[in-house]
Amino acid sequence: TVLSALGDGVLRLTLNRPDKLNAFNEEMHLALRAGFERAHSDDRVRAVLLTGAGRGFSAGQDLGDRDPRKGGAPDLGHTIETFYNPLLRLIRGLEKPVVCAVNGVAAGAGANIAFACDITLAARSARFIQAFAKIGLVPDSGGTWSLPRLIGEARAKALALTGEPLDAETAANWGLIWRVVDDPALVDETFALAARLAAGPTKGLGLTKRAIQAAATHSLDEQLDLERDLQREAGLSADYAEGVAAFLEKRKPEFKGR
Ligand code: LHQ
Repeated sequence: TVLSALGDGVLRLTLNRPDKLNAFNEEMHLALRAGFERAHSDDRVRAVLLTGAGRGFSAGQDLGDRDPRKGGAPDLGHTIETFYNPLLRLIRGLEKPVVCAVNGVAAGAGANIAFACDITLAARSARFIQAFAKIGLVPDSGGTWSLPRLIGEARAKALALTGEPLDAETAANWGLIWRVVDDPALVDETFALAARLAAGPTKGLGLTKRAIQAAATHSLDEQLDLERDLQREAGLSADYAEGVAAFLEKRKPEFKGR
């Protein structure tokens, strides 16, 4: 249900239930989680690229798997606690860049998982849908946290309360995602970006990710202290030594991610 391939330092994870628009069932959750756990523990992985197979990125939860007509109302809190929240924490907690290539429709949790990644690009034909509103649910996968932060409360509420689709161009103009790419170029462009990041000083990039995320809950004073501490750590890295040496020697740096 998830294809996994490591090349050029990039772990490419492809959601692979195309006949269901890559809707999440338990098996796909476990496979994706295993991919991100590998990204944590395997030093050869310097960046992750998340995308979907077929014409969709992900239609969110597989509703056939959580159908109240079968065996009574399911405990969705348990589903969130067991599957979605750990996935979100893994993506946000991974101190390596996570690039997301939204190749088609991203609905429900599928949209909010895309917004949780560090750099999200979308095919021009992609759409984002807070589909929760259509079935009586609340945005999850961090959506109620990320949407107001990324686009402000007015737009966040309108998207979440109406469930209206948002086209990729508008998503980029609003700052929900980084960039729109013509459909045929999406795979190559996102892989090139992920590979460029993977060849970079990924220790420092990971610390940068941590710092920017911490700002959401910090005062300026707390953030200045954090920047001091992280800069101290970054300054001790082999990549910083290499970066400065390469600059002064007017050559290309060779970063190791340490
Ligand atoms: C699907 C799905 C799907 C199953 C398309 N499930 N089969 C967390 C915790 C626990 C429970 C609840 O939820 C959550 C978080 C969530 O993510 S809630 C939101 C769940 N997602 C949705 O409500 C979206 C439902 N899907 C749609 O509205 C449409 O499929 C979209 C707008 C995504 C795409 O529309 P189309 O391009 O017209 O494609 P389609 O509807 O024809 O879908 C293609 C196939 O995929 C179709 O199967 P079929 O056998 O008829 O070809 C769909 O039934 C299936 N599919 N989404 N979530």
